[in-house]
Amino acid sequence: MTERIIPYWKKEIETASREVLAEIQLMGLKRQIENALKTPFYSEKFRNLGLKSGDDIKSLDDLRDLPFTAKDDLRRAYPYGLLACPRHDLVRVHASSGTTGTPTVIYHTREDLDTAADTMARSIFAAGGTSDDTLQNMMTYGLFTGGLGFHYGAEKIGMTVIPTSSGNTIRQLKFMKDFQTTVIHATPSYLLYLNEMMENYGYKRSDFALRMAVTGAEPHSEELRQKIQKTLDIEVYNCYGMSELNGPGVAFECVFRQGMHLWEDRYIAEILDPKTMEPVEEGEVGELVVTILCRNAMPLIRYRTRDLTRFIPEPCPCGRTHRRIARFLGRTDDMLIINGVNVFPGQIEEVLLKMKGIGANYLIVVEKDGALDKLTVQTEVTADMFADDSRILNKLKENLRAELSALITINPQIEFKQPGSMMLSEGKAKRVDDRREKM
Ligand code: DLL
Repeated sequence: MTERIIPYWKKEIETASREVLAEIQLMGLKRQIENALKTPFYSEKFRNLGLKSGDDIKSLDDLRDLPFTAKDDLRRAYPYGLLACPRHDLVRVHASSGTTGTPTVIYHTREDLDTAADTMARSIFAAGGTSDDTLQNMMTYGLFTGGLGFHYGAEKIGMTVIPTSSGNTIRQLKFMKDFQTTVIHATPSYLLYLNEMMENYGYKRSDFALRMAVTGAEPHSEELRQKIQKTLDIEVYNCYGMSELNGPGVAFECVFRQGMHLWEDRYIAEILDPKTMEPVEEGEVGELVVTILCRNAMPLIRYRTRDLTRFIPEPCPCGRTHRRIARFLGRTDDMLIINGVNVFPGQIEEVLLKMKGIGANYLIVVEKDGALDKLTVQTEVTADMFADDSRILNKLKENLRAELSALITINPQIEFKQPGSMMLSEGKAKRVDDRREKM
């Protein structure tokens, strides 16, 4: 890679020694326990363990003795069971996306939001966003944190923020051209969609000043990133977050784009074997469990994210000491078990994106076929491939089937769809239709 200037938002904290980070974490943990004891939910849990104050925590190892918190706990504590401050100190409420039934809500004080904006600013800055940039934020504004969570971080840097929110692609493209937008924030699936629509609405790449995109909110493969980078001719940065952890910016890629720095002065991250809940070996894949250190209104101790990743043990060339986590492999509850074989949708996506002639959209359908499971991969093919003779299409189908079965050890059915015929997503993409439960 050519030499680049490494931008730091607050160099002292971003490059602090591991010892200093550990001290900050211990202080933060004590404070969070103190806070948690003020909530109906944790006070009962902790008192049963004999934990009466933050000072009962003597070292970071003590975290290992504390119970986990799960999404269901948040639902049970709805609406205010996790409140650790007076109600009048609250300034905003968010909710987690994609859940049905009782929502998972998160509340924030003024200080909480300021800290979250600072974390976000630090993240965008690390990726090279500056006050010279014009940002079009194509993530939904509202209860979802992707819109507002990113917005305030970008404003803090001094970017010119255009809060277009999601959808209305015609207007997105018009604004991108008229305001010469340089940075966009969107889900990877929407970036693909945007790219297709660009051509459909008669724009040329040279109409735009786009140089970079920040993407996140849904799992996506390195191949997908490469494809977006190539087709849009931009740099794409991965950003991880979740509503329960203040939204986007929990972990973010620096200019080297080799994994996401997880901000360890604001979060304590553990990677655990999801079956035993014991730590995996450094560098092995496991479930990310996070304790939030930077929120007064709503503490979360050892929150089970269900997201599967690994620490990247090697130091990053950018000099930041906050450990990196690798691109997510999926979620523990995303994993499909097909005839006893574990399959991650990301593995299938990886193969699809590598194959020439395959379009941007796909759907993985799993259904019962007698006693067995049947896997069908529906995917669009590119326009030139579709126009070709059927022998070529059949050959492509055979190749795809062979590639997939070599990787996932299951022989899937392949269904090719006309380009543009599959439902395109403007929000989080739905990539799996598991019909087995409904049968
Ligand atoms: O998706 C927050 C966010 C907004 C993150 C914008 C990044 C950018 P939730 O709706 O609560 O919050 O969904 C959180 O999305 O547990 C992951 O499974 C998934 N996810 C988020 N970022 C990534 C990513 C937002 N970069 C859930 N790669 C998480 C893979 C991601 N999965």
